[in-house]
Amino acid sequence: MMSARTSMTAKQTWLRPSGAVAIVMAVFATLAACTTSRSSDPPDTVTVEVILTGLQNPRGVAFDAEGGLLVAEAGLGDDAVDVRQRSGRLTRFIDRNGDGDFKDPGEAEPWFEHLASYNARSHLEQRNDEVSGPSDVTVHGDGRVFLSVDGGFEEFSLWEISPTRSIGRNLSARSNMTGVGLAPDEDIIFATESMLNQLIEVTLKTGDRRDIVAFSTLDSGQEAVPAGLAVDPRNGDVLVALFSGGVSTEDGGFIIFVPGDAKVVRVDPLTGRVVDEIVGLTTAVDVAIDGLGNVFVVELAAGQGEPFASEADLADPDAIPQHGGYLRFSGRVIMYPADGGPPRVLAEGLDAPTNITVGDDGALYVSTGQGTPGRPIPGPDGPTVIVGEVIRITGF
Ligand SMILES: [Ca+2]
Ligand SMILES: [Ca+2]
Repeated sequence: MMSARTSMTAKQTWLRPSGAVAIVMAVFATLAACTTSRSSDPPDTVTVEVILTGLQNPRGVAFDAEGGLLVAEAGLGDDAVDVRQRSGRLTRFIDRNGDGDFKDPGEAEPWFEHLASYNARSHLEQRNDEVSGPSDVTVHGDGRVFLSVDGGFEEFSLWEISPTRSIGRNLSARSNMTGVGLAPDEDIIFATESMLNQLIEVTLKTGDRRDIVAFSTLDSGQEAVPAGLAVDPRNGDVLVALFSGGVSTEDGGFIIFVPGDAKVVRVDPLTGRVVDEIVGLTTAVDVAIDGLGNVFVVELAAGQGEPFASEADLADPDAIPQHGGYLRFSGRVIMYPADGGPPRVLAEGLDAPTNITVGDDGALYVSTGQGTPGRPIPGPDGPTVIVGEVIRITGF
């Protein structure tokens, strides 16, 4: 079973003696640059638990008013022509037996299946393992659900779903939207258009779309590639994770990202003014903020792994374990305290995390396992396979 891992793990304990067991890890980690306070301060105890496993590319996670957990899954990435074979989905999970996880029989409530799912490798001739489909989800106070779906070129949606689970308007269809979020008054929904490097807003009453800002290229000249977003509940600013695109190298090669060039920016949606919030990141894929102003950032990977040979079969369960573009088990979650204190690594060694959500309970919910589900990959303890999971981080 995969779980959060950290090179600074203090101990591991089993949460429950039987059944679906979550691994609890007490983590005390600080960034290397901030280690001076470690010897004098008592370590914080951070708990990382797996609350959902066996998913197919979990992405956006959102809570509804009843405590249900809506999880968008981008699917198998198999690009099925037959819509009945499509594997993207939206599922609601509810902890019916109150044991703290969402893995027990009857706790999964399928909402929509057979949504689009494809792998960038087939569409873009990339040699990385990048699955797209249902991307992000958010819940309105009146029960409406908003779901972005990336079905590849010419097939983009931001669906408005009624509280009774009827699909309504497609609010935008111009680009893939990897992050969505509601303004504090919930009259407006924001979305990052990753391929167009833009942040947009849609007024829910009218359906009118407005471009807020087009992001400039990053320090090495690569595209910004906005990924996840978060709305600051204190003032309505939008925080956007700029993942950063690939860049050509002097020797004529191409690297898929430049370590240190990714960042989180703060956007005033009224003026479109952009200021740097956090710089020096690598593969910043999502951001979250709580009511106090603590900011949480997810990095997908710390470095590049070897790309696939062009003829590699990603669905082959007997293939040689390969990273496939991004170094597996090198993702992390970093907290930037509202009081300006030093950043803290809350979890590291995560396998390709993509999304972070602050729950109503104040805990962090992080989706992991980006890539072709079941594909052999190198793991920290030897060969393993890609498994989609949602972890919960508490105690920070
Ligand atoms: Ca349960
Ligand atoms: Ca998110």
